[in-house]
Amino acid sequence: NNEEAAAQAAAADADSGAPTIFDKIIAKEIPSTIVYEDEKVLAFRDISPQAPVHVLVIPKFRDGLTQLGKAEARHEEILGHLLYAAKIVAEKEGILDGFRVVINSGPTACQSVYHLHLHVLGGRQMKWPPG
Ligand code: IU
Repeated sequence: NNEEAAAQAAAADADSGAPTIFDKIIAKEIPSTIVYEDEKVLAFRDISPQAPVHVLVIPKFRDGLTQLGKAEARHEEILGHLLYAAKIVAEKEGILDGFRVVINSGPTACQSVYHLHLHVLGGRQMKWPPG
């Protein structure tokens, strides 16, 4: 389907180190609705929300972290920071009673943007297993 085709196409650029659209969002060259921001991370609303709350949390400095599957020991601190930022987002969005955090890593998982990002989803009953 289209989603899988887009993911496969994006994967071709995955290791090129090329900037992604998220760099433009961080630089505020492309507008986004920011939910939370600090010196290390930015959280903004997904343009194609899959739940009433759908926020992406991304590191401001990619540092080779195109996908979780490329994480190295030096990324431990930012990975922890991103996860805690996801909790802050859930709190701000009023979904602390139930929310889901998703990371798609690689084409088989339908990753489409090769700048690590956490999806924070909630505001409805979630289902299991995910698709
Ligand atoms: P994925 O895990 O790589 O598939 O997630 C990428 C997400 O980025 C996806 O949910 C898109 O809707 C979202 N997104 C966005 O919010 N703004 C953009 O300009 C682009 C993608 I391109």
